[in-house]
Amino acid sequence: MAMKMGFRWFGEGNDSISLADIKQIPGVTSIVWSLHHKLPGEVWEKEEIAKVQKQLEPYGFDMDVVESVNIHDDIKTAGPGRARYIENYIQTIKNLSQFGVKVICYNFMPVFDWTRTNLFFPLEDGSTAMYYEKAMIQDDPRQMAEYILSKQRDGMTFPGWEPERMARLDELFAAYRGVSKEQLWANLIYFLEALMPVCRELGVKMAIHPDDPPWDIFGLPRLIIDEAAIDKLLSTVDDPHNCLTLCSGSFSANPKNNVADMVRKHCKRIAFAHVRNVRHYPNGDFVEVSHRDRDGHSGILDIVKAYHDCGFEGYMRPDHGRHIWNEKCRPGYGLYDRALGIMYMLGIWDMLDKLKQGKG
Ligand code: CS2
Ligand code: MN
Repeated sequence: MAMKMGFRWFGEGNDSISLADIKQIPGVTSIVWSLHHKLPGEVWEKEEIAKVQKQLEPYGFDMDVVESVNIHDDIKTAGPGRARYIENYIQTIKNLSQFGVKVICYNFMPVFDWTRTNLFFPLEDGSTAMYYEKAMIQDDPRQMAEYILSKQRDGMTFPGWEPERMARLDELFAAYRGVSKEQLWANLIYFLEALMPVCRELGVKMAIHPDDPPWDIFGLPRLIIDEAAIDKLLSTVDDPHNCLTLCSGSFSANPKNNVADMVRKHCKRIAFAHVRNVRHYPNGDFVEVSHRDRDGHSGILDIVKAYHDCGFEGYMRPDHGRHIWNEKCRPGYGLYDRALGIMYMLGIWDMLDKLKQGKG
């Protein structure tokens, strides 16, 4: 077993990038996929999964990793539909496992998925990247939602910011009003404990993605924000199928988080590695930069080395990239910069392999 390199693809007709393009990036074996038309809570049917399998087959890509199967708000808030939606989730796991899926990435963020204030912030080299201006995320989530929706072009949706959900923003906020951080934790643990028996039986790993950014926003509690939270999650549901999607960019948006330390500490419980580099500003703002170590502050060299040193056997993918060479693409998910990121990561990895062999 060895580390496997993946590439996130939003599906036929939902991505500017083709599988043929991805095939030409050296080293990619896994397509990180999802059924993006499904709403949280719906069962993913076998026929729908089979369609994706058919698309990947000619290229020889595996479909081992899904990102994401999103969680219904009733599961997060312990709402009236919780039991039914957990049942649906379990059915989806069963269906996915029949197609060889091994890792399910998900997140437990209330209302919003990742949050940025500028999707096309100009960098000094002429490219653009996603930017987070701390002062702008104050109290008006509606303004934020409108901005994000205005950027959804050509029917391409941003996961977590589906227009159907954003139209119900007031309702969603109301549902979370009485949910404290402790209750949200309890609801996450309840959900995972309900899933673990089927995960054990089928060999499927649930891999939680951290909250992005890793702090409370709009008065909503956020859980997976630092090392203490990871420790709590992994020790409370202490099962090898309760795993992490360790997103270096999400965690390192808080300069206090040391992602390489997290890798060293929890290597065996990381099913999926997201590698993203961010640069901090003294006022707390941050921007996503190239994967090159010195372009940002995430510590990419240390992180990749930590994975290599610990014998990481999971899946890895470049996370958000910049928009370069005038590419028209989904914010953060262009072909070019993510391909550069892969070559950088594999460059480090291959050299570490060589050095290790030389010693042996
Ligand atoms: C993001 C997320 O950092 C990331 O990978 O683009 O949208 C991520 O896919 C979800 O939070 C996972 O559930
Ligand atoms: Mn990520």
